[in-house]
Amino acid sequence: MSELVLLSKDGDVAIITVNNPPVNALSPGVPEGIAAAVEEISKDARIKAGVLVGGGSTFIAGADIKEFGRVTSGERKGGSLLPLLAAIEDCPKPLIAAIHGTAFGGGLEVAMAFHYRVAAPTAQVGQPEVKLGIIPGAAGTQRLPRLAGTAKAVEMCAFGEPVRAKEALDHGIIDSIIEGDLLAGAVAFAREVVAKNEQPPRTRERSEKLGDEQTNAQVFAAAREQAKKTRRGQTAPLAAIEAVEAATRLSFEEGCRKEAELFRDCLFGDQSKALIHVFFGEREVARIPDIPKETPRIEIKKAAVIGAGTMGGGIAMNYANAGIPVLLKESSQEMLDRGLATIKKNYANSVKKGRFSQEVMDRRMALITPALTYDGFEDADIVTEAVFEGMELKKEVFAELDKVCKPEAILASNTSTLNIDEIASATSRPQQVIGHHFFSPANVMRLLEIVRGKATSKEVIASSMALAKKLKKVGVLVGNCRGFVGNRMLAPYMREAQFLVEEGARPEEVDAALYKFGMAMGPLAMGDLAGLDVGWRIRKEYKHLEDPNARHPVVVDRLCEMGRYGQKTGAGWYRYDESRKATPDPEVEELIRQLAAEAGIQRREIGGDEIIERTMYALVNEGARILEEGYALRAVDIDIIYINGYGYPAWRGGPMWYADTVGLKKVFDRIVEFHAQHGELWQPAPLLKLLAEQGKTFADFDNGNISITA
Ligand code: 3H9
Repeated sequence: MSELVLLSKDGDVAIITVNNPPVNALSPGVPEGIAAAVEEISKDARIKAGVLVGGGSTFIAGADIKEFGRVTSGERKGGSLLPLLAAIEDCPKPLIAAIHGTAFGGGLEVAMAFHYRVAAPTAQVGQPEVKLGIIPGAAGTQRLPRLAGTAKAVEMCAFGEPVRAKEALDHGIIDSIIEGDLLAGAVAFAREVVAKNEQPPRTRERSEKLGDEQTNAQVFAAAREQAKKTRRGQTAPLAAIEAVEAATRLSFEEGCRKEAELFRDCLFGDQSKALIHVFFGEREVARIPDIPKETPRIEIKKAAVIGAGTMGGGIAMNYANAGIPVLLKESSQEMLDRGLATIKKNYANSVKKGRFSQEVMDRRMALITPALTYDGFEDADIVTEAVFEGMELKKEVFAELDKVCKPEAILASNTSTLNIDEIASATSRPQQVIGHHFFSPANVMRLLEIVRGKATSKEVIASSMALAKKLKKVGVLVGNCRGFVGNRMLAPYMREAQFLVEEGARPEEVDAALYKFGMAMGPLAMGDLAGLDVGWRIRKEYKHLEDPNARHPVVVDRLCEMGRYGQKTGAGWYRYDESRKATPDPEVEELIRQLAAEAGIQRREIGGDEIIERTMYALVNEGARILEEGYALRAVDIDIIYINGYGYPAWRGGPMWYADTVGLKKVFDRIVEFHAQHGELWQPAPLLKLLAEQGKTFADFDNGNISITA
């Protein structure tokens, strides 16, 4: 055997152990090792059965995702696992897969070729390939429906969510749950099977669960509908459905051929490259060059939040959800009551939808302690300030915190734009001050921008990154510039959306083009949802920083002056009915025409392509500047921010990855044209120019294949 796969014996039962940390992926050498072990088991007359286990914390978590890039780039030829799986299934001696941790993707596909599967109660099994833009490629779409039935297989293959051991047992995916020592239980299971002296069952030969044509037709139609709605724009979920459908119509071998064809199409498509970039990106953002893994962390045993408004309430829920007791402070009983009532309503909604039980809700509510004073703040390990967005108020709060909090407490501000260093200057301990920019709704959105001030200590940063993980967020470290990364880029994006409207595109055309591109919602509809008054207030606060000679959107401030703040006032860019359904408003159309005419703007027909280029390249150009100035560590950090905080389609990989796929030369050339047509706001970012001229990408920049000084 190899180092990666070990074969040992427990009497007459052979034990195959996969040892490929951290997740026992099927990297080169692992399938070969399993094949050799199975051959050995077949040959050795003293062995009566075999058990496969994963060494360390998990069973096989799937194919080695890093290998996919090597295959698509032509560096390595992709091999099929099907011959190995057939050899496993054809072994004359019973083989048992013993699952703990996760049997995902190729891991589950290997397990399904085994004659039996047993699992620890905490184990999970799944076919999450669609999350990487591919489909199961080792007969998962063919064996799973034979084990679990068509409906369950479609659900698991098309939507990628794993199931726990109990559910897997109920659906026939595993044969037994083993309490206690998994390996000992699996060996005992193997001996029971040997004692029965039966022909080991082969999943591929089963068909009784494949269902009838009529029921299957309904299952597939419903799955396609759901995929179109919940996986809008993605190709893999539809391909996965097609592959499972093939299992119900074709022989096993033909079904496997169909699956291989669809798998290949997905693997070589842009979406899988983008989603694999996102998979590794979400892990990459945790790596901060000057903060080693061993950096000491402040343990968060108790938290406090100031402000029980929408953001503060959502942040408090995050702590409670993670089991951390949290004080929630407001300045009046009335506001506190209102904040708590909203939290309760949100939790009750989740209970109603079956997301968790009433008991869980009660436990979470009990972790939130309402407060009107700073009593109890003295032993909080972290305080998150979420008061109204204004520098003076924030400084007052931080000066107060400086007096009441213990020296090692983390003092975090949920500001979305303000200068962290200035906030920190209100305290005597700027090293403890950091930005924790949550996104609304804070209990739902995954992004946490962690803003590093010039004095923020490494310990506070490392603790914040660890906290993000504990709160089930993706923490991305950013520098302290105006708007940080996400909102700084949002400004030119929103600006272009508005310029397009002034130049002749209707608001609904701009929104429709970006929705079609894959954004969760169009920029103008998003403005209405967030409240147009928020930006209005910020623009007033920063007016002194604006270039008076630059072009500014002329419509939005007028909408605010008219009291059209968006959804909350029933009108903004659109008009809203009781159910908050948007309809285009002729009054707004007229206002746009009038203000555009007053500003001397020529109106014209604007197509969808220009809408995408103007808005997307505005994001990219600002992103390039942010990178160059060092406010984001890597281009991928920007991508992860946009996907998790701004509804950017993950299957496009984020704005910087998208620009790479378009080609930076093309993006740059267009920006040069926009610069000539629309003026200084389109000044190309020097980094973009450099990369475009050298035929490089943002990915090259991340990989260190280029330096700014080159
Ligand atoms: C597939 O199987 C296709 C098949 O149909 C076969 C076709 C032929 N490969 O997430 P973590 C790394 S597609 C390579 O932080 P956790 C990860 O990058 C695959 N590397 O830990 C990280 O590295 P680092 C289907 C992988 O405990 C480290 O392991 N399978 C892989 O929070 C720890 O990961 C999947 O999609 C991999 N497959 O979560 C499963 N998986 O430390 C994807 C992980 O350097 N993986 N790494 O940053 C997961 O869902 C989670 O990683 C898992 C562990 C739940 C397993």
